[in-house]
Parts: sequence; C-alpha cells; structure tokens
Amino acid sequence: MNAETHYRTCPLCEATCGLAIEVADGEVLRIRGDRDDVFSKGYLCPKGSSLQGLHDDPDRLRQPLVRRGGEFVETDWDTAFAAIDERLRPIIVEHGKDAVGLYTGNPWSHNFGGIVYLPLLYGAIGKNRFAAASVDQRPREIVSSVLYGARTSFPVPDLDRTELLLLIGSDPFESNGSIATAPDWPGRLRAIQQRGGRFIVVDPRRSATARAADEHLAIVPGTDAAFLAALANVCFADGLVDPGAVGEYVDGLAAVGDALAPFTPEVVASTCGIDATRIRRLAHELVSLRASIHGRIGTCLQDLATLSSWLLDVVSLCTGNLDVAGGAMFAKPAALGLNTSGRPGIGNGTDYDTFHSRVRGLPGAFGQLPAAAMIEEIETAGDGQIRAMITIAGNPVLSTPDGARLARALESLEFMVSVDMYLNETTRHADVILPAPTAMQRSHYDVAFYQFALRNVANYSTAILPRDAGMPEEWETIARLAAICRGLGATADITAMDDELASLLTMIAAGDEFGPVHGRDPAELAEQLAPRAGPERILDLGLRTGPYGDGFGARPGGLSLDALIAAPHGIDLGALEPRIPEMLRTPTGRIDIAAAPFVADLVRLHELLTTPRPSLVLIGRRQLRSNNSWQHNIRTLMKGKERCVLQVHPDDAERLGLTPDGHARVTSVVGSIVARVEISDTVMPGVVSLPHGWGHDLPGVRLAIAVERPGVNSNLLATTDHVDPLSGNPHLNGIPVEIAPTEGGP
Ligand SMILES: Nc1nc2c(c(=O)[nH]1)N[C@H]1C(S)=C(S)[C@@H](COP(=O)(O)OP(=O)(O)OC[C@H]3O[C@@H](n4cnc5c(=O)[nH]c(N)nc54)[C@H](O)[C@@H]3O)O[C@H]1N2
Ligand SMILES: Nc1nc2c(c(=O)[nH]1)N[C@H]1C(S)=C(S)[C@@H](COP(=O)(O)OP(=O)(O)OC[C@H]3O[C@@H](n4cnc5c(=O)[nH]c(N)nc54)[C@H](O)[C@@H]3O)O[C@H]1N2
Ligand code: SF4
Ligand SMILES: [Mo]
Repeated sequence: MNAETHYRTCPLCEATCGLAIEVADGEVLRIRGDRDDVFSKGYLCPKGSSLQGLHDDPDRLRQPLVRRGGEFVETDWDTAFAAIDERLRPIIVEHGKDAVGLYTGNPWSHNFGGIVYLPLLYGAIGKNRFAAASVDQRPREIVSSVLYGARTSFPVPDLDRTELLLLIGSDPFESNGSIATAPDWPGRLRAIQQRGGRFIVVDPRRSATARAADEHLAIVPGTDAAFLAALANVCFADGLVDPGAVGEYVDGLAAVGDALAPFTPEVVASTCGIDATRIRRLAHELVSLRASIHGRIGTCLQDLATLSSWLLDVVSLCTGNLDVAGGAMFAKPAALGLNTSGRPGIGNGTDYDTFHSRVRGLPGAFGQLPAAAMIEEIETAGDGQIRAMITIAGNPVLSTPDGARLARALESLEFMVSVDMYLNETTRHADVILPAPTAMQRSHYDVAFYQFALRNVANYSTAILPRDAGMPEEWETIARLAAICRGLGATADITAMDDELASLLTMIAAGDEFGPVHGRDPAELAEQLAPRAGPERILDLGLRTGPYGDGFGARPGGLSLDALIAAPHGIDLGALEPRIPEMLRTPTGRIDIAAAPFVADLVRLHELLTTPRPSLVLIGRRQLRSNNSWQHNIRTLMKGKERCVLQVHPDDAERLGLTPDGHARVTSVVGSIVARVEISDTVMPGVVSLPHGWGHDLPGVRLAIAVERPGVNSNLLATTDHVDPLSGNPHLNGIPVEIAPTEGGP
C-alpha cells in the first residue's frame, strides 16, 4: 500500500482551510489540517474531515436519475441529457427564454469550474435567474457595487491588526466567518485580545462568539440600522468625522451627516435596547482606535438589510477606519477579480435596479432576480412565466421563504432538472437529477473567496480521487445544459464552446490597455496556455494577467498556474494594503456615500422608531457541525444531542407555559411548525431562535441518516411577502411569531 499525502483547500465554508489528505489505492485514509498551509497553518474544524464521509455516503448519487412513472430510475449520462433536451428545449421554443428559471445555491460559490462556466448558462436563458445570494449577502453586494463599483468589493475587517472589532450579527465561532475569508476566526479573535485589543459582539443572542467577546451588546432584532445611524450621528455631532486619505475620493459625506441628524443615541436607544451612553462612548472609541466594523447574516436577512449594510460603511468612513490597516480593507485577489482588471479607479458601475421581476417588480442585480420572487414567477400565468426550473447546488425548499409553497410550485412545473449529489427536499421535485463530483473529485481554486480574504493568498488544489463512472466534470454538465437551452442539442461539442470562451477571454486580456499583455497577439497567448483546457486554462489566463501574474513572460517570476501547482501549500501574497482609489470601478471614479437609494430609505428607519415591537420574534443561528441544509447525512457530524431546537428565554417560557424539552407550536402569518424547546437565557426576552436547513422528513428524500433526526424547516414560517425592498432579501430573521405549548408531532 503506497500512502500519499495530497494537499487541498476545504471547499465547505468560507474559511479556505488547507487539508492534508492521505490516500492509498484510491481510498482516503485520513484528513488532517495542513500545518504548512500559508493561510490556515493546520487549523480545521470538524467539517473538514467530513469530506471523506460525504464522498463515501451510500446515499450520494453516482448516476443520473430520471423520473419514469413517478419513480426515479438510474440511467446513463447520455440518456439523461437526451431526456433533458427532449423536454426542456421545446419549452424555450414555445414560450421563450424566460420560461426557464435557474437557481444556484451556496456551494456554487465554492465551485471554481462552476463559477467560470455559469455565464454560458446565463447567456442561454432569460432573466429568471436566482441564487442563494438573495437569501444571503445581496444587500452587502448592492452597497459595494453602488459605492465602489463591484459587487465583491467588500471591506473586510483587518482582524490581524485591529485594536477594536465591532462584530454585528455574525457568529464566527460557529460559522468560521463570512464575507471576510480567513481560517481560524476564533484564533484570530483571541489574538486581538492577547495583544491588548478588544472585540464587541452585537447580537440578540449571547452566541458562542459573544461569550468569548470582551462585551456583548444584546440588540433587538432588525434594529441595527438605528444603532449604526446613531454611531455615525455622534461622529457628526461631536465633530469627530475624519475619513482620512480616502476622504479625497468621497462625495456626499456632509449630506449623510444632515440626513442622520435625527438619529441620536437617545432617540434610538429604546428601539435597539442598547444604552445611549454606551453608543456615545463606542463612537468615540471607534474614532480613537484602529477599529474595524463587520456585519453579516444578522444585518443581511432583515427588513432594513441594505440600509444596515450601507451604514456599516458610513460608520467605517466617519471614524477614519475605511481602507486603512487595522480597519476595514479591500483584498487584491490574484485571479479573475472584479476590481483588478481594466482601467484602475474607473469602471462600469452596477446593473442594480436596471431590471425587475415580472410579477412584483423586485429589483434585479448582477444579472439575477431575488429568490423571494421565484414562487410567484412560477405560479403567475402570463408572458414570461417560469415553466421549467434548473437548480444547481441549491436546496431552496429548505433555504428560502415559504418552502411548502415553493414545493407545490416546483411540483406544478412542466419540467425540472437538478444538478446535485443528493436526492433531497428540492431535487425530489426534479424530472432529471444529474449528480455532481464531490470535492475530492475536482480541482479547486477560490475564485470567489479570495476577492474578500483577510490576506492575499492563492492556492490551487488538484483532484484527488477519480470521478464515478461516466460522470463529467461539473463545468461540462453546465456547458451541456447551456448547449441544450441554446438549441445545440444533447451531444453538442462542449470542447468547441470551451475553446470559444477561452479565446474570447484571451482577446479581452490582450485588449485591456491597462493589463500586462496589452497589444499581444491572442494566438501567441493561446499557445502559451496550451495544452490546458477547461477551467484550468481560464485560471492560468486569469493568474498570469492578474495583479501578481507573470504577464506571459512580461513579469518573470510572477504567478501562473504552474507556479501554484509547484506550491501545494499555497502562496502568500501579503497583508492587505490600502486600495482606494485604484480599486474603484464606479463610472465617476469616486465614492458617492450619499447614494440616493440608501439615503431615501432612511424614511423607513424613521418609521421603525415609532412602530410597536412584536412581542415575540424568531431568529436563526448556525452550528459548527452543520452547513446550511446539506451535511446532515454524515454520521460523524450528527453525533451528540439534537440540534434543531427552539431556544426560548426563561421569562418567555414561563409566560407561555413551555417546559424544558417539551414541544412548542410556532405560528407565523404563513406557517405553523412544532419544535422541541430548549429554555436558555442566551436569547434575549422576546426573541426565540431556531436554526435553518432542517426538516428532512419529506416524502421521497434519500437521506437515511438525516431523516433519523429530521428537525423542522424554520423557513416554513418565513413569507416571501416581507422583503427588504431595496434588495428583495426576505426577512429570515426577526419573523413575528406566536408560540404555544403542544404535545409534539408535526
Ligand atoms: N432562516 C434562514 N434561512 C437561511 C439562512 C439563515 O441564516 N436563516 N441562510 C441563508 C444562506 S446564508 C444561504 S447561503 C442559503 C443556502 O441556500 P442553498 O444554497 O439553497 O442551500 P444549501 O443548504 O447550501 O444546499 C446546497 C445544495 O448543494 C448540494 N451540493 C453540495 N456541493 C455541491 C456541488 O459541488 N455541486 C452541486 N451541484 N451540488 C452541490 C447539496 O447537496 C445541497 O443540495 O440559505 C439561506 N437560508
Ligand atoms: N458551521 C456552519 N458554518 C457556516 C454555515 C453553516 O450553516 N454552518 N453557513 C455558511 C454560510 S452560507 C454563511 S452565509 C455564513 C454566515 O456566517 P455568520 O453570519 O457568522 O453566521 P450566523 O451564525 O448565522 O450569524 C448570524 C448572527 O446574527 C444574529 N442575528 C439574528 N438577527 C439579528 C439582528 O437582527 N441583528 C443582529 N445584530 N444580529 C442578528 C444571530 O443570532 C446570529 O448569531 O456561515 C457559513 N458557515
Ligand atoms: S472551517 Fe470551513 S474551510 Fe475550515 S475545515 Fe471547517 S468547513 Fe472546512
Ligand atoms: Mo450563506
């Protein structure tokens, strides 16, 4: 037996930990943290080693499934693609491109081949394109695209150099951090304390992160915008506003000060549940220290989500903490970054709000419509109605609002195809399921996450295990679906499509007058990229023409895919550095901090201050040994006590007559579920918490372990009607509910 160790980046969450995977004779022996990984230095969480469990899971699909007479039967790939061509293409021919809807889920952002080839599918269908982003970071993306010109230009907290971190609505001790990529968030937070700094958590729950923090400010759900507005208000009122060097590129700051004048700490305190004197002092601390401010799911899945996301940057800017070491900074990714090519400092800006959903007119952005519009676009007859759906790496029946109604809508479709490794709550509605290779069966490069990492790093991993018999690479599956939608048939020449894409991108690179290969002959560049094909060719092009690239010989010693392959533990490209104005891609080359949609939305903040608070609201939470909806079929992660439990404060439990380990019926305007109760003072009075991604006991799923302890789907309580109008993000947190004791059962 010849054991060999392979090094690769874990693709399960945003932390990008390096794994050392021992393999012999095609079998994984063990998975450990890679101590030599330039970014993670050996850190990993319990999910890292579960890659093996995912791969070996007997329920994992290895062959396509086609529905015949109500039953799924295994079939070969050619038959599956032919079945799709036969059913999907006629729908487009008869009803047009908008008749096919697409939903891509969270793992897609960890799938490098997928990201690179998705545009082919986007180009082949109409505007009904949805993604998990619109039940996640969409508000943050909108703010970044309006202020800085690119959706992924997220200011990330410079954890390794900050003196004070203000963490709002994020629980990295469970989630490992989000929209601020770094392995070992817990260790980095403790390091802040060890070097004499502090971190403060603003969260309605005393989360694991809040327990480790220097201070926990328990905030009333959905009131973050008021809290942040008051922080900025103090800066303006006390004459503290000094944006520093970036100020030269900012317009409208005084106008923002005027607009925030009514939101004093005293005015917002009772709404937020945070003491006015504490807010005042905090504003001064943020000015006097090297401070970073970071908001996440808690600020993104609520009514004032876009406003809160904007105010995070307003506070960073006012307190002099935007784009400085120790504050909130911008990464400079090595390949395919949205703010690293073209003219430095100027760009096309955003497509936000330039197109809208058909039924409700919700705003689109980045070529996508909000997922909260999906159900009505399927249900509502008329021109542009969705008649067929493609889901890829997503489980919207559990992850988006009103899952029961979505399930009915999916069942009403003329045709549905899913690309997924499981027959689960969503894919059970498909007519054809195309399995995807597992993480260890594909190569990996974090195209998305390096765009907002806390250090500039680059790490490429090769595939470790062979794909199952007949299984294409996932990008090939996507390209083939695109070909089918375009009318090229089930046996279209995928290689030709790939060549076309690569030559288009090579021509764009050669035409970029600010890039390192401007004016070179695309054919010469193509020769240097040969014999690579597929995503690797495009990655090599991206790396070589990127900010650290070898410029195809113009910058000897620079990055290329070969250089990354020679460095299996990754290449460290250094700490973040200030990037304004060079990273801007707004049409003006400036930051309009008083952008109209955000300032206008302050009207709703005024309304919040006078709206009575519901007596009970539901929020979510994340758990370390889980990942959204799809890692509940792994025995090693499911050990221990039941996790899908409703946390209720002791005062509320007493008032409502709930008993420990008893059951409660939780009812909202759209749904009613029964959950097991855990009485816990970690949630504030008036707030209950239930994790999302559960509810596996639906007919037809093939998840033997998950169904043993299925939990309940918290999103049955969320309605598609309640959305942040600026982003279309639903309120998956802060849902008003009524609760009563019950005997158990569904
Ligand atoms: N109430 C509430 N709801 C929430 C949230 C919340 O905090 N509260 N969070 C939201 C957030 S942040 C997110 S990101 C969404 C997630 O929403 P989704 O992305 O819709 O859901 P996931 O549970 O991530 O489902 C991922 C699916 O992809 C499959 N899969 C895994 N890897 C691959 C792959 O490589 N290829 C393919 N083709 N398939 C793969 C899995 O089997 C699974 O079916 O949920 C959102 N929903
Ligand atoms: N173990 C694990 N890790 C994960 C995931 C997972 O499911 N499990 N999912 C991954 C994904 S897709 C994402 S997007 C990230 C998310 O990463 P995080 O945002 O760090 O994850 P959450 O634990 O959902 O943290 C949200 C926090 O917001 C709080 N909150 C709820 N409502 C409000 C509010 O109105 N205001 C404020 N201030 N706080 C509020 C909740 O109590 C919770 O503690 O995690 C990723 N990592
Ligand atoms: S923290 Fe995230 S990236 Fe690191 S091992 Fe765990 S799941 Fe994988
Ligand atoms: Mo997410």
